Order: sequence, then structure tokens, then C-alpha cells
Amino acid sequence: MKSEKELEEIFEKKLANNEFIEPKDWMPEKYRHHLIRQISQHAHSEVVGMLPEGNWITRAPSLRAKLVLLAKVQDEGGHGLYLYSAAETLGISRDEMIEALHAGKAKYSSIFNYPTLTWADIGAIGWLVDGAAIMNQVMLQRTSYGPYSRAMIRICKEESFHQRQGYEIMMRLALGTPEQKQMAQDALNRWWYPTLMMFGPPDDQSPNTADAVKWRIKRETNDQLRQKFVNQTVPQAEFIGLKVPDPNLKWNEAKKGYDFTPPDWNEFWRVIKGDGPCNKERLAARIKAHEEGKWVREAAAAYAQKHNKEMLVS
Ligand code: FAQ
Repeated sequence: MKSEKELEEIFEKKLANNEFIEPKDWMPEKYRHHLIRQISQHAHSEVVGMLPEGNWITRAPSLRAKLVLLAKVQDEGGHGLYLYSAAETLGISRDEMIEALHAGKAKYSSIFNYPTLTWADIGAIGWLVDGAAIMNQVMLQRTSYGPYSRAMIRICKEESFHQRQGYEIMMRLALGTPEQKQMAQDALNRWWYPTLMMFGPPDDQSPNTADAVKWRIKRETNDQLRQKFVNQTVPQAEFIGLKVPDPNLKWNEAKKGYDFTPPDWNEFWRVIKGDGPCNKERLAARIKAHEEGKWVREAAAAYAQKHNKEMLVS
């Protein structure tokens, strides 16, 4: 039997060789807990993220827009399920994760605590929020934990379609009547800074980044990804004639990127501690949906139990 030191050496060697860590491999407890925290929060974000968009399914402006939005919201639910399954391989049950969310112990992305006031906000979510999610998730496709990486590969394919869905809405509004263009601009004004917050606090205020980078869970830091997102998104806004709401935004040739005003980090910490515009509403909606789905879970569990018994007998 290998000693703890030998097992740790094997783990470190795998990371150094860019090999995946798989569920049955030995791993340090801190690595396991770090992943459970991050993957479960990611899963909760996908599922809570269905709420602001779900509110607009009945109000989509055309049958086509309704169908596309329905498909997108269903995709987000599916992403939550892949991610809960990936987290379960680390030895936590889905019930435990959901309990932690409902008790306010587990987080979900700050972005979903902001309201969707107009149809243009649905465009802004697809363009900016999914755009930011992809920026982060492309990196996570190469994360060190095998099941998380594989879930990300599938999720990224769907997210890039979501980003186009949002950009298409914004483009149509921006090229429409002056009132429609103003709606698109107002949505960009509302969602720009909350989107920049999605990448997490600045690196010097991010307690988890050092371990995440050491273990190759994250391959880029919060600030690096935020910078990449700004560099990618500003030309997209210009292309459709919208203005990023930042008077200090300026191309910096030396760093080959934009200088930009950071978000209000006090607002970020307030929102993730539960005091955002919609935190209470979102959690209440999730808890209600979970309670209303209890009979479905019970029926499915009873069916599985009966089916398993029959299999054992036959
Ligand atoms: N919101 O030390 P760090 C989506 C917390 S998916 C809330 O920097 P870390 C799809 C953080 O958890 C969007 N909390 O932490 C979609 C930590 O608290 P803890 C979700 C945040 O883990 C689109 C504390 O602050 N994506 O949108 C946030 O190294 C449209 C200190 O932070 C993911 O979850 C935040 N924005 O970096 C669905 C990607 N930022 O846990 C529907 C996976 C930080 O110690 C519609 N996650 N915190 O209590 C990650 O990449 C990372 O976990 C970060 C944070 C980057 C979110």
C-alpha cells in the first residue's frame, strides 16, 4: 500500500503532465472540497440562471423568439444536471448540494440577482452573460478534474449558440427604430458592470485563485479573463452601434488591450452576501419549484426501486 506522500507525488505528477484526475484517483481533501464548492456553485448558477430568462418566455415578441428562448432555458437546466452529476463523483449527493443552496450556504453567480426589465435584457443576457460564461468555460474545458472538463466541453458548444441568440436580439434592436436602439443601449448600460463582476473579485482579493491555479482547476485568473472579455466585447458593441458605458474605456497599445473602469466591488460583495436586487426573489422561486417537484422525485424514486427489485428477482 502506498503512503500518503507517494500518493501525493502521483497526484502532482499527473497535474504536471496535464493528465486528468479521475473520480477513483487519490486526491488531497482540499482539492476535493475546492472542486465540490466550485462545481456545485456552477450548477446552481445554471439552474437559478433559468429564472430571469424564464420570466420572458410568455412575453417573447415572436413565435421564433419564443422557441429559441425555450430551447436556451432548457439547455441551462441540462447544464445544471451535467454539473450536479460531475460534483456527485466527488462524494456529495445532489440533495446535499441543493440543501446548501436553499439554506443560503452555497453561492450562485451574482449576475442572476439582477432583474430583466425589457426584452432587450434577454438579448444582453445572451450576448454578455453567456459571452462571459463561455470565456470562463473555454478555460475550464482544460481543467484538471476529468468529469468537470468533459461536462464543460459539451456545455461550451451550447453556450456559443446562446451567445449568438443574444447578439442577434441586440443587433435587431440596435438596427431598428430609435426607440428600439435606445432599449438595446439601456440594456447594455444595465448589464455591463454586473457582467464584469461574473469573473469574480480582483486577483488580489480572490482567496481561492492561488490554489485553483496551482491545481490547474483554473488556468487563468479572474482579472485575466475579465480583460479578455472586455477586449472581445467592445468591438462587438461598436459593430452594432452601441456604446459601452465607461468613459474611461481606451485601447492601450502597450498591453494590447483596453483600459477600463472596474466594477463597484462593494456592490459585488453586497450582492454575493444576499443583498442584491433579486436575491430573495430568486431563492424563494427555487425553493418553491423544488417543493412543487417533490411528488415527481418521489414517483421516480419509487419506480426505480420497484424496477431494481424486479431486476434482482429475475
Ligand atoms: N458570483 O476566490 P474567488 C452561466 C465568490 S454560468 C457569486 O475568486 P473562485 C450560464 C466565490 O465563490 C455562470 N459568487 O473564487 C448561464 C468565493 O466564495 P466562496 C457561473 C462569486 O471560485 C448563462 C468568493 O466569491 N459560472 O452564467 C462570484 O476562485 C445565462 C471569492 O472569489 C461559474 O460558476 C460571482 N460572480 O472564482 C446560465 C464558472 N465570483 O465559494 C443562464 C465556474 C466569486 O469561497 C443564463 N466558477 N464569487 O464562498 C468559477 O470559475 C469560479 O468559481 C469563479 C470565482 C470565477 C466564479
